[in-house]
Amino acid sequence: MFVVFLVGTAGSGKSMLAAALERWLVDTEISTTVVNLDPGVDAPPYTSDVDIREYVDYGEVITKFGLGPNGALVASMDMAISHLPDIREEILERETDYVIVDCPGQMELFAYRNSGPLFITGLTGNEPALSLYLLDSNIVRTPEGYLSSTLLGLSISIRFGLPQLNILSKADILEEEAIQRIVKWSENTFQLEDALYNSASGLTREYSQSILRMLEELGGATSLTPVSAKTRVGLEILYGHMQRIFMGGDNVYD
Ligand SMILES: Nc1nc2c(ncn2[C@@H]2O[C@H](COP(=O)(O)OP(=O)(O)O)[C@@H](O)[C@H]2O)c(=O)[nH]1
Ligand SMILES: [Mg+2]
Repeated sequence: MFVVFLVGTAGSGKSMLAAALERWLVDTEISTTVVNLDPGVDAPPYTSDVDIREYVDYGEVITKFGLGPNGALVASMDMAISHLPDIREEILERETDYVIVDCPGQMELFAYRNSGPLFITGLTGNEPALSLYLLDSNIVRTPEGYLSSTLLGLSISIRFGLPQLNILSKADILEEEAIQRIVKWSENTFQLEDALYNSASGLTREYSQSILRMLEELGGATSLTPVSAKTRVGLEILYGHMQRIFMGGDNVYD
């Protein structure tokens, strides 16, 4: 059983990618479980096999405790922790090859609270796991957007402690030329430095220098796979990358 967590900022395309990936895996005859971890979602674009909404009632948390949407999300996730063994049991019972975990819309409320890492360890146990970090094409089309999203991804990988693949989500909204430009930024910090030099303002330019050196030392840790949940472009390549991580142990970025 391989466990895949989908993480990214609100609206970056996690739920749509969960749906597209599930369809692709099932079409490829790989059995798959989809887990919805967002207590506040109305109608995810897939039929969830395991669902946190079965364990906590977000609407009730709002009315009962008089909380706003974010507070209620935090409280719901905290309450769900006590059900982690049941949720894991449900997942294990299905005995599928892949488990796709669609994380809550507001990543920051999940990732930077204690509940985030508890969910990661509670759901995976000793199974091999990785995270897919989505960088939204709408945001990373500019060099500043790319740099800030990449740094957030590094922060998430520190927080979760899982091997992580960076995904350029919604790639269908970009021209091929723009996709190539962004992928080059991920492969070669000098290209990114050039782009930042031409567009960033004073302070960002100053920060960028030392940040870029750090990214360079990290090497392939920031490499990027363009994917579209809409057209399914890139799913096969993404699957290859995931398999390599699951089969190949630690050396994930070769
Ligand atoms: N063009 C395009 N739009 C997408 C794609 N994936 C998601 N979206 C759009 O982005 C919005 C947010 O996607 P969603 O999966 O709900 O994001 P989440 O908050 O990260 O789960 C959706 O309403 C879609 O319209 C994609 O591959 N291509
Ligand atoms: Mg979602």
